[in-house]
Amino acid sequence: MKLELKRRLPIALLPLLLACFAEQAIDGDWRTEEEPTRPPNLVIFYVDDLGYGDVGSYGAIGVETPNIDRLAAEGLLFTDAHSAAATCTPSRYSLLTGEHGFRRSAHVLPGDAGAIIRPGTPTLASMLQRAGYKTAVVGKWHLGLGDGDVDWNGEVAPGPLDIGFDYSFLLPSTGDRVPTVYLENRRVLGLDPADPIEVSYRGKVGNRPTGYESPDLLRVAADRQHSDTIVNGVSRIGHMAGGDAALWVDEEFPDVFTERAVAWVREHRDQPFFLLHSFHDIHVPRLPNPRFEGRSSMGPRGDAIVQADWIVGALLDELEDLGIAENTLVLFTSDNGPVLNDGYEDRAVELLGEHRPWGPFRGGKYSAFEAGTRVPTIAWWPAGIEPATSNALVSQLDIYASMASLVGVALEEGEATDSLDQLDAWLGRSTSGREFLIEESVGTLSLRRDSWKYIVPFTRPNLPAWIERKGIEGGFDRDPQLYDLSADLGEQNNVAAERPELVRSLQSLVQQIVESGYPDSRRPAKPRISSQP
Ligand code: NG6
Ligand code: CA
Repeated sequence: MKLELKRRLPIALLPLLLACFAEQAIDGDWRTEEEPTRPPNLVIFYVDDLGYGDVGSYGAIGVETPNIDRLAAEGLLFTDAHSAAATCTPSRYSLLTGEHGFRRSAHVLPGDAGAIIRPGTPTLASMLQRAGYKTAVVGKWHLGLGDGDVDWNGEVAPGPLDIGFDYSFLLPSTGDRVPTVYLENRRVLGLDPADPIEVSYRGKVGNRPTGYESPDLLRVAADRQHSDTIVNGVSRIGHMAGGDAALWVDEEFPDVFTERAVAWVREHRDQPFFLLHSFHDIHVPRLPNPRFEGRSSMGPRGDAIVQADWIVGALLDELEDLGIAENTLVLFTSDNGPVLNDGYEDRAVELLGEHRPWGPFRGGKYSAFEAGTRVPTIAWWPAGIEPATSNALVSQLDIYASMASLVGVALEEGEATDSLDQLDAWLGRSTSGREFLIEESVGTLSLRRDSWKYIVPFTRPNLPAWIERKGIEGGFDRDPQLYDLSADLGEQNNVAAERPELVRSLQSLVQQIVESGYPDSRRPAKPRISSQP
């Protein structure tokens, strides 16, 4: 666990800076003080399915990511940072609630699922509202909307506005699921009431062609699950009728989402804000804008990485033009590990070359092995973080309590119960992070304790072979698995049989965390700066 400082301000100045915030807390009004006059804005770039090795500064080959690399060069690059889960919905659930997805049985949701974060549940966004922040989410949601069986033609609620966001502009589920429309706040954008939307995950509705009936109409071939309604020449999961005028065009995503994010940031430049900039990229279907075509050597998957990098750069430029970049904390990360073939034949496997999306780790999206949740993660805050590399074990689960600590919000009983105040690790002030971390994956849990990785035996009747058919090693085994990551980063050598005592104690720790939470997790947040204007 070593923190290598690269350059810039001596880290010793940081306590001084935070003490300065704390003084303002005592004075009670950070808006009237001299610089720094307010807590930092928070921007989370939440990329979809981006693997540890998919970014230039993490060793990517065949694709360049200059904007993300700039964040890495000027900020804190983590080598052991984790999404809460190896799939999207539970990861996003955990990021926003500070609670493991398995506590609410969060799993990949269909596009007509009801909201799984119910109104009244405290979230990262509502906690920051308590601290005086304006809040927005732009991009992929995939946490469900409404109460199930959503009527897309009226007001869609509950949704982000009911759990702490002041503004939302959403891709409601995933790019490969209907409805293929944008939802702005509670309404489908551009919907003609004379052409209502109907969505079904049970059988065909309406007259739009499907991939299985009319494969000749497809721009990209798909597997059976992705062969329902065709929209924009691409078949999706689920059926959809109506809503012609409101249909999205996948190639426009980077511009549409950037435009909304930039406009919202401009509007809120004068107050602390939190923007969750949640990307469709680099999830399937991968249809980057034509201006990014051929910009990598890896076809659509690599070009989608170039596009994601452009989106990052566009918002950074805006923060700079507005003169607010210095006091903006940017967290760049991914919701789960990488996948090549996730249902569409876009040649991600064939064109991979020497590139290793999973970096030095084993597995990928869905998997219990490290690449399932160990994702590229960078914290950048010119006024508060020095350039460095950190090997601390950190989790997206902890962004909630760590931000609460930074802005001085005391968490209530029952709020963000799995989220630990790891602010020092997130800001590079401490080289050590979590002692324990549960990683969720399809069908099982793993536990990290220091460099030990324990994978709980799989107990369901059928091993999910479909994951391995995608070319991903799922890490499923009916026997315990124990890996010593200090000697075996690639999880090749299962030492469970040699360490039965350790296996027993890690298994009982998993059980304890599942049943009653992390040991010592209820440390009260220590205010670092004032929260109330
Ligand atoms: C899976 C889909 C996959 C992807 C994933 C969600 C099939 C066979 N596969 O069920 O294509 O959409 O769900 O990805 O349907 S995630 O990143 O949002 O978790
Ligand atoms: Ca994902």
